[in-house]
Amino acid sequence: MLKTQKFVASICFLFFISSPSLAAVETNISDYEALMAFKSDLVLESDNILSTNWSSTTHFCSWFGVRCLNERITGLQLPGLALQGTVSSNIGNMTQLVALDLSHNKLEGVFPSELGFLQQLRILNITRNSLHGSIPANLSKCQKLEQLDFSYNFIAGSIPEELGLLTNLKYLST
Ligand SMILES: *[C@@H]1O[C@H](CO)[C@@H](O)[C@H](O)[C@H]1NC(C)=O
Ligand SMILES: *[C@@H]1O[C@H](CO)[C@@H](O)[C@H](O)[C@H]1NC(C)=O
Ligand SMILES: *[C@@H]1O[C@H](CO)[C@@H](O)[C@H](O)[C@H]1NC(C)=O
Ligand SMILES: *[C@@H]1O[C@H](CO)[C@@H](O)[C@H](O)[C@H]1NC(C)=O
Ligand SMILES: CC(=O)N[C@H]1CO[C@H](CO)[C@@H](O)[C@@H]1O
Repeated sequence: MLKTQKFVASICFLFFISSPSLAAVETNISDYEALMAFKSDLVLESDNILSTNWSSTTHFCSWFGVRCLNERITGLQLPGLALQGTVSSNIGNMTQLVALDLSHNKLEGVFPSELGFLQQLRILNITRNSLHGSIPANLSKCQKLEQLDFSYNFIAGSIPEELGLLTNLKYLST
């Protein structure tokens, strides 16, 4: 019985690695998993474009609002899509992310300090949401940041001093 299961499992595995489209999904699974975690923390109406477009039958790099380079996510641009829910801390796993635009949505909760892992991040726009909490001081670790737009949220407190370390910053709006 166990042997049969193992046999079936290895057949499935072989099928998986030999199928080109699935193999493509398998590479850089961490970005894929991070994106799925990001999606699962959103509350999407059934007619939301992400509900239909972000389908596992297509590669995540071809999903609406997702940009990739060499199958790593470099852009997540989802402005004005009526997105509700919270922003997953797994966004910090998309380590090649350059531009993150979640502006003009209905996102709640706090903005994750894991953004500090995003060493390539240049643009962060979360204006016009319902985010609470303070601006994470960890953002000072994103040394390439050029544009930072937090305006029109419920952000508390002042701008962390550490953001003064962002020497490439050209635009800051809180
Ligand atoms: C998802 O959206 C992208 C970008 O608009 C489009 O190119 C792609 O065909 C869509 N895929 C599906 C399955 O609707
Ligand atoms: C990626 O996600 C895992 C699980 O949440 C976490 O333990 C890990 O530290 C993350 N890595 C990076 C680089 O963000
Ligand atoms: C952020 O997005 C809003 C609307 O989606 C736009 O008006 C604003 O210019 C953007 N901010 C930056 C710094 O690009
Ligand atoms: C963010 O800051 C907290 C508190 O200083 C620290 O524990 C955490 O490891 C930092 N995370 C990143 C991504 O830098
Ligand atoms: C985390 C990871 O697996 N990154 C790889 C994604 O794919 C590109 C190109 O195929 C590699 O260069 C990365 O190392």
